[in-house]
Amino acid sequence: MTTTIPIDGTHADQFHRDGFTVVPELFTEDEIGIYRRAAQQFVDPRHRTAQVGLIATTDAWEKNETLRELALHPRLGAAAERLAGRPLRVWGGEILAKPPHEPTPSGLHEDMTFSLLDSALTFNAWIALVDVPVQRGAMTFLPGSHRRPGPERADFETVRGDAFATYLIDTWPGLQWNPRITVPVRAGGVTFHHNRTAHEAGPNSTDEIRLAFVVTFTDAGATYRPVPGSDPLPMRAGQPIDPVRYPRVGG
Ligand SMILES: O=C(O)CCC(=O)C(=O)O
Repeated sequence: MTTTIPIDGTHADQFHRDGFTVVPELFTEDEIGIYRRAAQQFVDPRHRTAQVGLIATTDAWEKNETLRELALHPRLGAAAERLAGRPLRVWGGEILAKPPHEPTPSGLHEDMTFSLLDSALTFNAWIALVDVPVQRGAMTFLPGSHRRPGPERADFETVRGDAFATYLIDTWPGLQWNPRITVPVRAGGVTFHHNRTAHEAGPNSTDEIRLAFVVTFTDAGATYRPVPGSDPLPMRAGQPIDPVRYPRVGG
């Protein structure tokens, strides 16, 4: 196993300044092949979400041994902690697949509004399990958007149903003038984005499925914070998240 962590100060600076960064080749071809096959076997096309054209799993990292290994991978965790500059926990790991010729983009949004956490820092590592050129549904980020003024989160009532398509610009109108950076990634590369960073992903106009695995990291002291209409976990608001279910990186 390669133990080098290809992260330097420029990645951390970009992560804090722009709210995202990209690390090509965090996983080798051989490694990513193992995780890709596990994801191909696990993903279930019946779980397509019409709103964003994605097939998304629920708790894949807890249900599949190989995908759990990826979520808890020491090199990924070390890279995440180096970017964050603080101790972290793993909060989840899910497959996000976009079927071939899926015309629906994953619309512009940020993740904090939907987050069940109160934390100093929560962010996603989006791992490309296949090559993801722009036309296969690559991620686009609005650099610096995590530092925007205005409400910390959108009003949850405004993000339901059709309103999801416009809530981001409706809530933070200044973001419509923010530059957008689209990031094609080869298999084994990883994009990291802060949960306040506005982002989207395009449609998949290719003949191949776009397979990604997203690991969510949160600071070690995060507490549970249900959102209106969504209180799915056996915890009280304000309670530290379960240290066994959500293990410390490197723990
Ligand atoms: O994979 C996608 O299409 C969207 C992913 C996303 O929004 C995220 O990782 O926060």
